Amino acid sequence: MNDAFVDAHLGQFSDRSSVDRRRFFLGATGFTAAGMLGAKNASAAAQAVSAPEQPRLSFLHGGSGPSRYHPSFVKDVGLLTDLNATNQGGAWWNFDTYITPVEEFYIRNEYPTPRAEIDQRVDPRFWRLKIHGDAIERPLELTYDDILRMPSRSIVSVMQCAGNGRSLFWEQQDMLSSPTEVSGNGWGLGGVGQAEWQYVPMSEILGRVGLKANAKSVLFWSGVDGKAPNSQSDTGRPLPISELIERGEDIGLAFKMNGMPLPPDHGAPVRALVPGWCGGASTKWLTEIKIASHDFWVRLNTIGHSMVGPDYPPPKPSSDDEFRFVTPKNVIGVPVTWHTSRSMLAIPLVLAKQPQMPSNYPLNRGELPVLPSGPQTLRGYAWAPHWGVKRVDVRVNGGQWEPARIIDHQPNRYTWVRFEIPLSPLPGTYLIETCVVDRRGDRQPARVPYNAGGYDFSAIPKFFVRFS
Ligand SMILES: Nc1nc2c(c(=O)[nH]1)N[C@H]1C(S)=C(S)[C@@H](COP(=O)(O)O)O[C@H]1N2
Ligand SMILES: [Mo]
Repeated sequence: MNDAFVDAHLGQFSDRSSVDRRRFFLGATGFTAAGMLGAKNASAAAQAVSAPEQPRLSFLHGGSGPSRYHPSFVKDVGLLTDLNATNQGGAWWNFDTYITPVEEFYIRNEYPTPRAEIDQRVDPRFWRLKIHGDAIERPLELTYDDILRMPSRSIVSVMQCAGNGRSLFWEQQDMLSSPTEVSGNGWGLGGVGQAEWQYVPMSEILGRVGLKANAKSVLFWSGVDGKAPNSQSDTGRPLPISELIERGEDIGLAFKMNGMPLPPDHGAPVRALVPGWCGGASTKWLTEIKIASHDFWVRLNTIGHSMVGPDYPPPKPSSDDEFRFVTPKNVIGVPVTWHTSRSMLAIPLVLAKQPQMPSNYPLNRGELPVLPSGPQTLRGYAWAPHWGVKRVDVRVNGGQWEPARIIDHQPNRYTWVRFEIPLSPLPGTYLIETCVVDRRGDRQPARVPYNAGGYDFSAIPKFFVRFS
């Protein structure tokens, strides 16, 4: 591991090359202390910086946190990392449940959450969903009661922002300045959660409207959330019609989250649900579905949520495509679609380089998390929505990859599984890496190519931790 980042945290390469790497799983004798990665070197990278602006989130005491209300959101965001005015990340180091409770579920908004008491378009009594376009036989308008009366299904699936893990472009790949400068929300690994969604499947909707043979794309559109209440907005996202045809039972109109009516911050009264794809496809506060014989270009598949960089030649829009709030010039990259496979430990990341720290992060800039040494079980999460999870491998200090113990079944390929690694470390600083192997046998890569928006960081994450 000839890696400057690793060196910075774990000390001199010469120290590490002499390390006697032993198996770290219980049953083996655990770590040896001798010559192990001196904690004194590691702390060189860990200077405490400025005082936090607001009470810190807890680390090691899952579930506790100061109440925090924010004018951009409806729910109490006290358990979330405060990224900026419209984005709140999950405190993934405190995650231990299979289903993420709503209070712990990240919020990714372009604008403040629309409120029913201010904007009738999201009041269930007045909400309307308009389904139209030149590729259906019968346009349809649905009320919230219509949605409740239609056949519905429920599915457990991960919701993840395309920018989840962006921090690791900075921390692990040094992509801080031109020509490989990455910008966007510093989620750490908090741009992800798993919920049980109840939804009317799109197959049901397609059956009612009658799909024509010329259908090419579907646009899920909100148009509700904007700079000011009741103003016009540019939020929505298209999918190729093939997705709806192949996954008409899985993609749908979600009206419940974890058994409760969909909360305002998560798209009430009804949002699109596109499991497996980046969260940006799951349009919240849905009001319009357009099914057309042409493609659509909007902010979230052009200037936003597109992979922009030398490895990603942009598609060429056609002259009869539909552009909403963007122009052909804005088609600058490859739109993010399916999530690639990911894994993470429930440990906070060392954030040393990212431009902006969440104001209530539990660690200072560059600080290592500290756990007690001795026998314990670390937990983590892994997901591989395209193929499903086959295995999760873990390694410590660059040693052998060892399979972790997976503790959940996957009811469908879109869910995450929790895994556990029993270990008994002696005091010292350690690097722990996690790698999911999907059912096709593909592993997470060591590095991912640059893209300017820092989307889809699917490389093996590095977790540094000091056991005291
Ligand atoms: N109308 C609307 N829908 C939206 C967004 C938005 O800003 N406005 N953000 C999208 C993005 S980028 C993500 S990752 C998910 C986040 O869903 P959540 O806030 O329920 O976690 O919602 C998507 N749907
Ligand atoms: Mo997102």
